Amino acid sequence: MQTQRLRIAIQKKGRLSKECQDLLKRCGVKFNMVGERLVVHAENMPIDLLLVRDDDIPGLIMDGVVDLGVIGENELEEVGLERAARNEASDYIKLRRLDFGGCRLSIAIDKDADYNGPQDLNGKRIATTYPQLVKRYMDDIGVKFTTCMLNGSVEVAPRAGLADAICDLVSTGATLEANGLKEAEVILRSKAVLIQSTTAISNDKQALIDRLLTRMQGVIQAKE
Ligand code: PRT
Ligand code: ZN
Repeated sequence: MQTQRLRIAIQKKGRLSKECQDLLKRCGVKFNMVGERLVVHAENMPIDLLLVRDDDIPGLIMDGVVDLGVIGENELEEVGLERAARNEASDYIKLRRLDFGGCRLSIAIDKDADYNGPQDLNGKRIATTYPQLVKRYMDDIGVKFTTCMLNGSVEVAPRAGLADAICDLVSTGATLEANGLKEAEVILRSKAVLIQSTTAISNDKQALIDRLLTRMQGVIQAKE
């Protein structure tokens, strides 16, 4: 369903939402976040913001439901692999990497365990929310493993006896340390990115996207 207004999906609440809203505001998009609305209309441009869970953003782009989205590369790549494996549309255009949401997806093990390289992960059970990215990495290096899929509390899995290792997002490393774990391998370095659907759009919409991108370039450069 095409609309005249440009649709941008952003995380409703979480680590990306504030910086994402700030970025759009600095690009000159005026809007007012009130209540629990799913759609917020910009006041000064033909733009609608869709406020959703970050997990939903890659699919909304890949299905062409929205035109633009801001999402962490970790989530984007995981969903892309998952959809490709199911033969569902998994295309998107990466317009630019943003300057927030930085983290790494890492395999971590007991802090006291001996570790001499990825071969030591052979036959281990790895708890993760990112089974596709773990599989891609382990297949690439040719190490066998099993997974334990968890959507939360991944860091407690080894202590709870559910897994030998974990693969989770790390920023400061405090969570790993608090759970008696140490980073063994970084499998992905991630940042928030602005992505576009590959669905054909009107010239007017594309011109608006180009204008937003130019402004974004200026805003991000000014901060550096
Ligand atoms: O509700 P919704 O589904 O929208 O949000 P969410 O809970 O799935 O995601 P959210 O808001 O936690 O994270 C959104 C995105 O922020 C992630 O997909 C990453 O791209 C990015 N990001 C950046 C992070 C982190 N840094 C991060 N540190 N996401 C999660 N973490 C968690 C990590 O999972 C671990 O539990 O923080 C903990 C580790 O942090 P440190 O500082 O202790 O190392
Ligand atoms: Zn999420």
